[in-house]
Amino acid sequence: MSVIITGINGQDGYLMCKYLLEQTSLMVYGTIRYRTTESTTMKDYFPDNPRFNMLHLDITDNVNVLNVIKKVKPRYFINFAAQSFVGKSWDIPHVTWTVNTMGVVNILDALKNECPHCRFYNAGTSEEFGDVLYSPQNEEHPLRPQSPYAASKCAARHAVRVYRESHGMYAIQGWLFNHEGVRRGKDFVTRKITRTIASIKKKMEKGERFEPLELGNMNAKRDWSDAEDFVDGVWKMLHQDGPPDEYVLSSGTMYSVRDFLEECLRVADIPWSKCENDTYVHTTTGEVISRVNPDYYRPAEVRQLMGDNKNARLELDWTPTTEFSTLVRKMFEHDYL
Ligand code: F7E
Repeated sequence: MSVIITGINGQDGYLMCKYLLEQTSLMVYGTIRYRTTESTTMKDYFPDNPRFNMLHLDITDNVNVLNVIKKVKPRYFINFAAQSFVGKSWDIPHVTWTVNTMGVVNILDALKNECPHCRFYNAGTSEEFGDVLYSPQNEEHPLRPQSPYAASKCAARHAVRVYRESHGMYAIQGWLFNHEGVRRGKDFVTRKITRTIASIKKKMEKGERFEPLELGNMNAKRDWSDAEDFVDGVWKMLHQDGPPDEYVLSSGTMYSVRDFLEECLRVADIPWSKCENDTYVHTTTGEVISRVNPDYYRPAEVRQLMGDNKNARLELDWTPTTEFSTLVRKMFEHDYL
């Protein structure tokens, strides 16, 4: 039995491969897009595991998708390939829709024709709730997307539902709230903060000059979890008896970007004072550590997101294990060492 996991260059795809290699005896096919400039080989990922196979797959190419599915005949297909950076989706809306929506339609259609009993999971997101009507958000919350990214994921959600209901496929899309960790891309705000503060701390210790961290909307509030907790929830969603449901995975807590920065400064043991406009300075030297740069504001902002994970806890027996402060420490310490 085998599983295809797309997007293994990214945090979630990589962690899902690792989890399934450790927890199951499945053959794991991890996929990345072909790039002439990269010579990634199987060695880069799980060199010692004979059950890991790497394939090239571009989900926007329906011929490529069909051929890979014909070749592998997977029991499970987990799609983490995406244009996942919300902020960039206004600049590259066409790529965002093509990958996040049409890519999913390509997979669904190929599975319907070649592998109708394969269980399919597509990465859904709290961003689909967008301009929220109530907190915490549960599975019943309406879809109110605020960005091309979020709208593309809502469209994919409808595609998944239509294939499930029309063709009786086991095809689902959970709602994953923000999930972070040491493999998080460097442009996402949590990793940007831990990497930059770690670099500033090292420069301070050497007496070197440093550029301050620059951030956008400090008031945005998110429900941040450890990505390692989420792969287990995704796998549980793929093992329901009867017609499958789609679940919210979240920590059920909410912190602002400002809270994240201040927690990171505490962990880094950098003494700071806050001046006007969210400018943070070193208490003794007066050096600017962090300031706001409006270039990082988005054309539309999701002000706050907090997930209600009750159903996942009760019905999937899933539990998040890592608290906010532990997550910040884990990411900072990784970037500092
Ligand atoms: O932004 C604010 C920004 O880019 C979080 C993706 O995995 O989670 C992620 O989407 C918040 C936003 O993540 C900066 O405006 C302030 O309000 O880390 P982010 P995201 O947009 O929440 C969801 C669940 C996904 O599905 C996505 O794929 O932080 N913010 N200053 C900033 N954000 C960034 N990136 N950079 C800043 O300097």
